[in-house]
Amino acid sequence: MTRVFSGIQPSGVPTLGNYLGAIRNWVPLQETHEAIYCVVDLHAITVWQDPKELTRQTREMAAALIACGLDPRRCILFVQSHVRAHAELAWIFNCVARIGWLNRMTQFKDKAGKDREAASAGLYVYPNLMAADIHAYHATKVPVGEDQKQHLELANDIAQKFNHDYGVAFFPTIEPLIQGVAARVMSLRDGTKKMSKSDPSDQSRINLTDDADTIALKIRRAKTDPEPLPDHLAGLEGRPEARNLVGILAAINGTLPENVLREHGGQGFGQFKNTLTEALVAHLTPIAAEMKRLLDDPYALDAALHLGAERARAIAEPIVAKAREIVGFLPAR
Ligand code: AQP
Repeated sequence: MTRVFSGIQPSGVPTLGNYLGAIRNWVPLQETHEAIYCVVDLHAITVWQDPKELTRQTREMAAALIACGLDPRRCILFVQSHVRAHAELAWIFNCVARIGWLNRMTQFKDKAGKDREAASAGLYVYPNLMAADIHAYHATKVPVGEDQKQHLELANDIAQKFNHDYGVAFFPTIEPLIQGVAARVMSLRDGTKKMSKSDPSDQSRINLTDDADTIALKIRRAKTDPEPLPDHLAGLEGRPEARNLVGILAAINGTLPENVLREHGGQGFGQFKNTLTEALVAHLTPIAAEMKRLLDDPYALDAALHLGAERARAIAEPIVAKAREIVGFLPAR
């Protein structure tokens, strides 16, 4: 079975964007692939995380993944820092990747903001760690959103250079796994910015832990424009907030934006927002309830993650041991 790997940062409460753009697509892969999913806490600390919050958020993210349908018996689900092979291979990759390659990464530019000198070195080499996450398992397929494609290309460049420099055919080529229509969910306050769990405004996003009243309030306050909904896609041109809300309803209902417009075209946002709220509440509140149930028993949750880490180590350690040997490190005892 083809091995897939994907990860998510415990850098806040998982959002509707994380759900529609990533987590939801990971669920069916458990049936068709050898699926490895990771809560990437090493990635999260590339920007400041309060230690207590990080611990809490790591459990919360794991609970969210399980509540959304990942089954620790059908996939390997674990926390990145529990498997040291990730950090070890990332160091080797730091020495393979070229500074010029990292300088071209747009996510670093976005996340570092204007004061790049003040960004952590970890944020800069983030893509090398991401490459290590995948290559430590010889995974060949990675379900990623459009925004991560550049990082995957870099992971392939690193593998190719490693293989070339050491004269081996060790790390395979990775391919992005494109599943259906990619859902990119934008901020509820600004339709040109993606919805993010670390956005300072809680009003900009729907969290998977939000209750029905909070979802209703956030959707009611979501930015829109004064025009009614058009009945065809072209009518959404230049209307990013309207496009976003239509896209969210389409993704939640498993349909296309054009079908949503066929049904709701001509409506004002008051009416449309009620429909959207109902759909979101029906879809998300069972997930929030299941998360709460899982978080009420942290010992069981931790035990499932420890078991996942053991299974992950069994795959990654021999691969990284071989990489060490290829590099020429003196064998450890
Ligand atoms: N708004 C989004 N729409 C669609 N997909 C999204 N993803 C994130 N935001 C959206 C997808 O979620 C996966 C996991 O993301 P991550 O946690 O590793 O990092 P991120 O992309 O940086 O997500 P956030 O929520 O924006 O986190 P912060 O605020 O910490 O940076 C990825 O597959 C991503 O495409």
